[in-house]
Amino acid sequence: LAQFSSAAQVKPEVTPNVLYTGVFINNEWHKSKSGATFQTINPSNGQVIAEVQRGSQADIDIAVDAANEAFRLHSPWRILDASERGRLLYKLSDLIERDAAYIASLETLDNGKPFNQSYPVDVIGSIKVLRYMAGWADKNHGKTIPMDGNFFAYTRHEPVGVCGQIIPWNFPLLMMAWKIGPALALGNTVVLKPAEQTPLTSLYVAQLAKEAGFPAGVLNVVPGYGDAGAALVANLNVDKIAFTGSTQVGKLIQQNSGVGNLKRVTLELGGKSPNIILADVDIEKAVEQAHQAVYFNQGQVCCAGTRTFIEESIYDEFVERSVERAKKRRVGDPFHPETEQGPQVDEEQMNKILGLIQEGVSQGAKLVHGGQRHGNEGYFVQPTVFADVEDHHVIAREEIFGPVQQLLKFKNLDELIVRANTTNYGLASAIFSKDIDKINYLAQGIKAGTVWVNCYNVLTAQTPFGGYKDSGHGREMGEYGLNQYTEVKTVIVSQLQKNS
Ligand code: TXE
Repeated sequence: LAQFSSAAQVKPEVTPNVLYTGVFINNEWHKSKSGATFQTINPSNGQVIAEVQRGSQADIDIAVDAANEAFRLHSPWRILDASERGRLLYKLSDLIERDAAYIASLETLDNGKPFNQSYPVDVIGSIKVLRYMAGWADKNHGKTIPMDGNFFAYTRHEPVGVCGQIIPWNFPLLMMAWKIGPALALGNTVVLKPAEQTPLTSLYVAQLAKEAGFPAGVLNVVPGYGDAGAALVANLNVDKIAFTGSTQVGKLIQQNSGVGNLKRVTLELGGKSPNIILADVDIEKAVEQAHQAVYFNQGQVCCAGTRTFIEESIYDEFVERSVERAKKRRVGDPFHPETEQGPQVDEEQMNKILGLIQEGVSQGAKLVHGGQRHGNEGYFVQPTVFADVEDHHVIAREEIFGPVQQLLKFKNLDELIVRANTTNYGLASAIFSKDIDKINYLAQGIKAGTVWVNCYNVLTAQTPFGGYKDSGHGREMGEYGLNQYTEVKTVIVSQLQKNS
């Protein structure tokens, strides 16, 4: 939790003013074409925070036209120096930093995550991603290639074009930064659709992008539901879709992205990540890490360590200590400085989690702590621990996306690798051990986009993140993340004679 300590000095605004609730196109605020609005709800108490304009196909199409116009040849955006694009992103990150306490408060209000996390993780994390990507703006260059024949070849790394970006509600601002950072750094234009549960921070940041000086049409934000996302996917003038969300919708997006024009698609989807604890660990530290691996962000984390595999000889002690730790977890008001766990994002998610807990019980997993709604106001769920979980149990196979820990027992490494990989997902994994040979063996055997060793949920702007199998494809962040927003153009020029 050391990473959260910087938040201790910063005070939240417990009732932040909501300034922007419209559709943001061409650097202007609009009402939705249909006149429809939707309510965004405070998950701590179920009360309405604000009425937000509900964008649908008509609004998406206008936004895509604006993004296309901003991308046309000779437009202010296209003739800008790459270093200037970087400067605009630095400016945007400075403005987010200026308003960091306000934005973190807005995120806590809309999403329910504790302020002591929304400030250092979501807001500071977003600033870091934007700055990292800003630095790449003038460094994503092509090559000259010594090709056969009397030709001269070079590659240009060009922007893909209009990027439709559809994001979820678990890290609303951070997901926006992951998406717009590389897209804008590399000269693309964007139509972003935030999740219907949490539109407020991306709308605020849209206004900051205007203040930073991004030309009109470069970044457009259309709040709305899944139909607005589907309209982005259907629009023939969108060149690329980047999506983070459920595997179910991700599969639909991949299919539909090939129906009209063939859009480039990157998907960051669900997970059921194995967190492997070998018997040689410092058990107290491993219990704490396994606890955070599951419960961080109310369990609403795609890479959460939701299958904790524990070596047989320490299993019983690990279960006991995990229950002790879960009992101490402080659940409540997300604006309180001591709170570790706020509400789930909405009633639907809370009910999904409670339903899966019931399924775990009925299939014979041993409920050793929690299992109920916490209180009767808002959408809080008790920190829940299941022991004696078996691979075939639904709670060991499906993404719960809540504060529910599954403790499984294993005997040997080869059996463990097979079990860890017996899942459609492949987003992340972790190994806790002091034995380097075992660590290397496991790190190579596990099919997942990330392997953490003696740590968990460590995500940085410099390191690529993404999934194997049904957890999606493409990598975000780091140098690898640039590929998703770059078309490579090969230019071959005939010449009279070639000399080495
Ligand atoms: O996701 P959806 P939901 C998982 C998690 C959660 C479950 C359901 O298990 O319990 O998904 O959550 C937009 N075309 N994750 O229903 O529907 C939608 O408006 C285009 C894991 O909230 O996938 C929102 O902006 N877009 C995940 C975004 O997709 C569509 C984070 C995500 O919503 C659409 C969130 C459509 N047909 C949930 N339908 C992660 N990987 O971190 C919906 N959307």
